[in-house]
Amino acid sequence: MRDTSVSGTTVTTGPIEGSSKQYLDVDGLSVPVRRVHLTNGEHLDLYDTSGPYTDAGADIDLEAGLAKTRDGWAKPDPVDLGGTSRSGGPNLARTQLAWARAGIITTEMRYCAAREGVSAEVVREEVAAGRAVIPANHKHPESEPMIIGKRFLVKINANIGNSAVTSSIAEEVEKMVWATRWGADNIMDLSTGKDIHQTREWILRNSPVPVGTVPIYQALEKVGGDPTALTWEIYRDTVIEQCEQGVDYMTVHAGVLLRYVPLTAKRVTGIVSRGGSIMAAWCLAHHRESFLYTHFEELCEILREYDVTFSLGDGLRPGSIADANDEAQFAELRTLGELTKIAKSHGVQVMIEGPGHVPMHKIVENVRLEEELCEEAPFYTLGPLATDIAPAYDHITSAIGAAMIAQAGTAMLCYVTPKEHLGLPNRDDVKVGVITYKIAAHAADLAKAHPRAQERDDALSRARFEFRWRDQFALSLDPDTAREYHDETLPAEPAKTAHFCSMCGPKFCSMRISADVREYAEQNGLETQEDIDRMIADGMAEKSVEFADRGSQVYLPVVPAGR
Ligand code: IRN
Ligand code: FE2
Repeated sequence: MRDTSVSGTTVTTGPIEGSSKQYLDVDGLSVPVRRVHLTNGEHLDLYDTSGPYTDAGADIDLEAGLAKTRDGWAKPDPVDLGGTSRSGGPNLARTQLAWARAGIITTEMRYCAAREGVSAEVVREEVAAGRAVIPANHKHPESEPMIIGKRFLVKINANIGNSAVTSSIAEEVEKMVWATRWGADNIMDLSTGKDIHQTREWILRNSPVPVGTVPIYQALEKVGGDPTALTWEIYRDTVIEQCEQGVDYMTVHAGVLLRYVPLTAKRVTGIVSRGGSIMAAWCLAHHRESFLYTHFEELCEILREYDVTFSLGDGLRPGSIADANDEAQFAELRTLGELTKIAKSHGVQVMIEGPGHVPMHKIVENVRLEEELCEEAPFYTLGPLATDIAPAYDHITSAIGAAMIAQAGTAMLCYVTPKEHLGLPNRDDVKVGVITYKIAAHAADLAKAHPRAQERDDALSRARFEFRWRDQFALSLDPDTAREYHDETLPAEPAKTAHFCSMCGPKFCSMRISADVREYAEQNGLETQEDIDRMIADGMAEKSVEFADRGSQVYLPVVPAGR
């Protein structure tokens, strides 16, 4: 691991311990993997989100940005959806959804298929059905395409971005590189402080993963922070500005309708979504329906132009256990279902944002309802936190909910860091959040029997059983911390192959004892159940001879000591 620094911005580069970056040639495409090199000569290739930053030979130039690889890929002709657009011209769509529906397999689809280890036809089918999205703005050619949908690996999103109080552009660029290093599939720039446009520009030009935003935040900055001063025109121009920059997906809280706002009045925590509260304030102040809702079709035509994906926001998500699954939340979800159909009719890709705070027994209902109301559009949830009682540990309270909701079919998880409810996450919090969410996502992949998920567990389990400590570290989600913990008590090199660790010591190591049992079995030719039965029978015979020799007495006389 080393630091690469350009004009005051320092990002972490170099391979992850025990691995090297490789590019596989799949079907003519160069597909990145993290290759873990094992000490027994084997290797394992893992899904990789880190871009060229983990490439040992990478020449990172933050000013120039990453290579615009997707610009070199062929783009199929636009699909004519029939009818006329608002400007009077034909309804032309240049989106992954429109192409998939027209039976066209794009390079982006092939790339996603190669990463997931499935056929490109499966990718096309899922995108065509609206069950998966590939967020890939034509103006973000630096990004490596990825797919979000329940038939694929569960993805995670890391939120970064400054606030008016803290952080700089350099710090945010480093957080993006850092988050993707540890496995973030997407990042969202939620900047609300100064230099929003510039911060986003730096992030986009250097991001190997799709980037999402919530345009209402920047629109609010433009009107000096007064939600009632917002207008459709200011919002629209902000969306266009961000589309032009290359934002891949946008949170739009278009389901917060005027008539739903009173439903939140009796809640314990009211409206906790930033975007949701901005729109609720606007609706109430003007006593009018949300401009996001009334101008939704216009918004569809803008997003379609760039193939920006909608992430329909959950502005009325529950912000506490008490408010989970209430009328306000589900009323909004019904509206999101209606908007999903409209977006798709315009050829625009859609995913649906979900809660929030939900106790475990109320989680599955969220997925079932979302699937029913939103035609199985990919669900993208924030946790949810399974309890409210652990500020400073909300990465854990939420990972519990995240694992459950992902197993039930949620396609992407928005991470939560230990700073949730307390402050803006720093670089360390970002890493803890990402690793925690990789655990939740992977646990769900295993439970869903994703074909490749268990490979890594099996490789790590074998390394653990065979005391290949270095391999155990290298295969783990966080090799640095795993090694550091081992070093804490057994730093010497021989300990890295020793048949025990400091938790149980040499005598009590179950893994070592199991290995001894196996060795004994091998030495005594004990391979089959018959061998073992024979061993037991032989042992019994031996004992019965001994018993007879001692006079066949059940209780041997006690010989008093000292005599
Ligand atoms: C994800 C699911 N539900 C909410 N999210 C994320 O929360 C969303 O993607 C974005 O990153 C953030 C939006 O927060 P507000 O504006 O709804 O609070
Ligand atoms: Fe919360």
